[in-house]
Amino acid sequence: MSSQIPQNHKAAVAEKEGGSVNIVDVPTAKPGKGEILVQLKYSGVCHTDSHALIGDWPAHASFPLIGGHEGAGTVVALGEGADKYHQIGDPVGLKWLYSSCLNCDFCAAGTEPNCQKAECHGFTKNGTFQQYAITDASHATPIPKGLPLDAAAPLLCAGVTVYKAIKVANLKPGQTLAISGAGGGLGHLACQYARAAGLKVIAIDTGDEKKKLCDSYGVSAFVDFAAEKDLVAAVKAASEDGLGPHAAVVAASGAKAYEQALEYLRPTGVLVPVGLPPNATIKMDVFWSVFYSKQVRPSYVGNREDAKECLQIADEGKVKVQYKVKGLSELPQVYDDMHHGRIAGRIVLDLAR
Ligand code: 8ID
Ligand code: ZN
Repeated sequence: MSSQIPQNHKAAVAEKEGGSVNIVDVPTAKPGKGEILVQLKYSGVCHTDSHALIGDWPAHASFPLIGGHEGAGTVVALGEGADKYHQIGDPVGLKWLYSSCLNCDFCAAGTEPNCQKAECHGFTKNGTFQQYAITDASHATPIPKGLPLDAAAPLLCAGVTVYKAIKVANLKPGQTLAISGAGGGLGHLACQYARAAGLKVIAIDTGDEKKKLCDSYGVSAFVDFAAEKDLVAAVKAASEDGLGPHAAVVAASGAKAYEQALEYLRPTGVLVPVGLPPNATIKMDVFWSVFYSKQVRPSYVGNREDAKECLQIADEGKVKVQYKVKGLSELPQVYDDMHHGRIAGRIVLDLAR
């Protein structure tokens, strides 16, 4: 490895599930076969990182853990065979998937997040809350050279996830999409990708700051889930013919949003579950599900191509991440703000401080 690569670097390490995060020095590893070493400059903080740390999902992360899966930096060392994918100095992004087998039916069909051998940054592998990270070269996403690394980082999970979810909804331009959690990290990008695809948007979230943000994307209506007494009626009323939106991308981290979405969708409407509140179920009455022919199509991050496309659209200036930069050491405060719903858009960590 080059002499400029330090032997140790700063990382945010959680020793155990439910524990705290400490900023410590960890050894910088050498990339193995098919791997690259990336000097990370920025990492977004996704609500998933908080779920992983708290341990409130039925799936549990491996500890001790360096969380994070929205990393942006440059390639500084190549393992054997990795030059097939990247060169030293290339700007790259680390997303949720660290690797997949690239050989099973799911990988072949482009549904690699469902690969049974998939490994995930900040969950089964150390992630992006550190200054240097090892990753599998095949899944690292090239970042367009015109896109600043801080503005690119949140696209690696929040961006690609909602970009894919909107594809799954499969709407035509002019149709209406409800976005629940519209002022959060995923949601504010969903508003923009949906608008860029020619969709009308009904944004659902709470508070003046998130309303202002959503309004700036040209949404047709903003429905405040905390202030509105009859949210279902309000969302239906905001749709053009009063029958409800054609689809709903639920990117909220609260369970109630799911029950409401199934109610406000119009007949044949499509619910795209994205947000992952713990202990949440989707209950559908069989009779009414057939009578109204509503569909549920869950969406899990996106594949390598989705990641490239979503960055490309941002590089063309059609989508802009709304973010504030904080230091790596401020991560515990960021989680606290996230739990209290105080973050409009995303927080990006500057890994140098
Ligand atoms: O691949 C996936 N499916 C995937 C990928 C990435 C993230 C899923 N996620 C999951 C996360 O694990 C998390 O559960 O999506 C959820 C949202 O992640 P996020 O955007 O990073 O979280 P956030 O920035 O905290 O935004 C959540 C928003 O939801 C609103 C909040 O006000 C916040 O703005 N919200 C809540 I909590 N309850 C709501 C409700 N009932 C609601 N908005 C509307 N209705
Ligand atoms: Zn994420």
